[in-house]
Amino acid sequence: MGKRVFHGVALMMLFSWVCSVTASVTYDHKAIIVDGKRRILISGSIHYPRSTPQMWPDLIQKAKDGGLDVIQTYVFWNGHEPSPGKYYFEDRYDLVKFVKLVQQAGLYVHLRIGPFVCAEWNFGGFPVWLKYVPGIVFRTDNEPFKVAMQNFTTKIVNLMKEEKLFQSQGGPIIMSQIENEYGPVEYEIGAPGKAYSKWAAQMAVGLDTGVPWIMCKQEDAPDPVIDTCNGFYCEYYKPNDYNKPKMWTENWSGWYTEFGGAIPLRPVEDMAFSVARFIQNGGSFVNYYMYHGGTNFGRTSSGLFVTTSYDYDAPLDEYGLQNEPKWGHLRDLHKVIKQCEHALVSVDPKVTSLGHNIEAHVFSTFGACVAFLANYDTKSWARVTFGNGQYDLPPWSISILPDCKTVVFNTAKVGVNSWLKKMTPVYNTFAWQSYNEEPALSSQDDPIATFSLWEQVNVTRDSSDYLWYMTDVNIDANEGFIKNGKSPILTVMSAGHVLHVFINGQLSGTAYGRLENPKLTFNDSVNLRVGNNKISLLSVAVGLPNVGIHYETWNVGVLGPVTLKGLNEGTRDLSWQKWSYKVGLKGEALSLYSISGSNSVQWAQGSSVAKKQPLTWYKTTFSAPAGNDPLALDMNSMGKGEVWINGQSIGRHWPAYIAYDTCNACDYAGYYTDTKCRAYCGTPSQRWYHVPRSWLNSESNFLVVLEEWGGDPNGIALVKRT
Ligand SMILES: *[C@@H]1O[C@H](CO)[C@@H](O)[C@H](O)[C@H]1NC(C)=O
Ligand SMILES: *[C@@H]1O[C@H](CO)[C@@H](O)[C@H](O)[C@H]1NC(C)=O
Ligand SMILES: *[C@@H]1O[C@H](CO)[C@@H](O)[C@H](O)[C@H]1NC(C)=O
Ligand SMILES: CC(=O)N[C@H]1CO[C@H](CO)[C@@H](O)[C@@H]1O
Repeated sequence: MGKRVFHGVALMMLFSWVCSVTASVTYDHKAIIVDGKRRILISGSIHYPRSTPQMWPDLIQKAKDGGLDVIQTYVFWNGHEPSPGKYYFEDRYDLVKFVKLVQQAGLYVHLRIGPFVCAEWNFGGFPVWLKYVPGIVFRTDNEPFKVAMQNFTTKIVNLMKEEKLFQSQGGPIIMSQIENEYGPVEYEIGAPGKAYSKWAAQMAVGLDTGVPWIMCKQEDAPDPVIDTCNGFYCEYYKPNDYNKPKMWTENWSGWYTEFGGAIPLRPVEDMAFSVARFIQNGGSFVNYYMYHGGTNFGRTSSGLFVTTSYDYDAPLDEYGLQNEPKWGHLRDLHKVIKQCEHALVSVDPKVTSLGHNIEAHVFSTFGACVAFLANYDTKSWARVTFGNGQYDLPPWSISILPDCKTVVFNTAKVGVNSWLKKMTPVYNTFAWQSYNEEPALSSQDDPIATFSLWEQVNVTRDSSDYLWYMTDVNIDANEGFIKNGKSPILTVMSAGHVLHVFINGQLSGTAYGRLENPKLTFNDSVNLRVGNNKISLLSVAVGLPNVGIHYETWNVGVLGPVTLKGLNEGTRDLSWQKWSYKVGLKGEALSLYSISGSNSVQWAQGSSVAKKQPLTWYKTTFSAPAGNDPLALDMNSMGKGEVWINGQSIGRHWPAYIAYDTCNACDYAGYYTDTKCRAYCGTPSQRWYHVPRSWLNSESNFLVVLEEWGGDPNGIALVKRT
């Protein structure tokens, strides 16, 4: 073994002498090899469209200061190709700029092209138009899909090549990823899945980037593609070939928040423990998913109720501030791992049991010796004898001894103080104006009408969250309920996600689903009058699904049945009568969120400003507060809708959705799951909405709020995060 290593070193020296200009990335059993050197690489996910280009340099610097070597990002197809063949790489989607900034900071990039990304991102990153390509079936051995996937993947690889961004060209990209967590899908669909993943791997390798490709959660990833692990823990993961390194591409630093859910938090003691445990078992690449989660601006968050905030309890918070003690404790861990790098990449660990639930992992090579002492017990401390010393280990913790003698770090002993973060109001006296939008009503000349209920995205193509389903109901003067006062019951079955029912222009009620079950049923008595009644159902999508088998076939909207109960005839089925459709709200069509658009309607002012009214648009202007503290809007007094600043959407608000979970005291010890440590039960899942500094002018910033179901704008405040 010693001899082989020596040989290898001599060969590598020769190699780097001969090819000192041509960089290279390869791998072996131990690690990724960059420029002839095996590396322990600490990586963190930062998704470029989830922050602004103005925030990128600071986020990347803080990642570097936190001990990261690599920034990992997905590539967001639907952001880059909004319509077929029309590409967009500007502003938050300026991928080249992002990669170059990482390079300038001296870090590497792991580019996860996918192009399926999941990521709690609208439609998993796929453009919605793709769903309507004839004959398409997503993520399987399907020709139209493969053509489109290859086209986009090639586009991105060529763009990176043109800019010389692969490490083989002197750039920062040391690895790419094709597909994403496909293993479970393949398992489920069998042969066509297997053919597809093989094709995807070959297609990717054929693009000749000069750097390795990985496939995560894909145990049969064909050579030379490396299969990698995603999860809260990955210590027992074994790649499918001895000559591939053990890599952890998604180590969940926390979890996302859903509207209606509480905030998941992951204790840093457990995070540090899971990383140390992975490294002591021979792992050489760890990625924090997320290192900075950021914000789902606009309508980019995925269906199934993912909040606008994608904070993820990551080491850097949504606003780009350190989340302490998480950031600092992990920085300290990275420092000691780096101190041990030489031994860690040189040999496999020798594992010895030091008692029940206690182990030593020792990496010993050429005079260097590194030890990890682990106590897996979730309750008790352990006193262990190792070498000539005695060591006390807290429950569920690992001590790292870079010289096999002195403990430099223990995962459960946090030497960093937490930061108390405050949201301090800056203004709460906006001069609001309001515009009340009339609910859409069916009419003879509606352009889209049919005798059935249509799936929502089929009609909207996701150009808006909103689709009106409109129909007429005739009530005879002889109906019994007119006399006995027992109003009929309207029942509407919808595939999701939110439904506002308007009867003759009045909001009659609202129903909504939740993450586990986006379907909803509206089932309530309605006020109908003799003669013609206008039923207008406003169906609202909260993003499109990002996960699941054949998830592209999942439906949104009112699919029926729609029935009216309590009439003389009994129950009237409205599902097959004439329905007309209207895509989007009137205010969207008029661009009320822009200054020019807003001038097209009359706004109420002063005491006549609407309060607690559905379908209301509010506007105001404000000056940017001095300083650099991050800003947010406190939307606590509002219901649900969307907010724009200077014409750009900061995302959907839904503070009226109160976290229904149970929150328990959180013990860091023991296996973490995303439901283990939830906080802020009984409060809005998301109260504060990030306002990027760079979107503001010094004065006259134009703020527009669309409120769907009623709120009081006088409660809205601009706050700074300190
Ligand atoms: C790939 O995209 C380009 C647009 O950039 C288009 O012209 C071409 O037809 C596409 N090729 C395939 C095979 O879809
Ligand atoms: C989708 O829309 C088309 C018309 O554009 C219609 O023929 C079809 O039935 C719709 N499909 C569904 C599932 O709603
Ligand atoms: C609607 O509510 C009534 C009671 O008001 C109940 O009997 C019925 O089962 C409900 N229907 C659905 C579909 O939930
Ligand atoms: C996206 C994904 O794979 N999520 C999984 C992460 O791990 C948890 C718990 O191990 C699973 O419940 C999720 O499905």
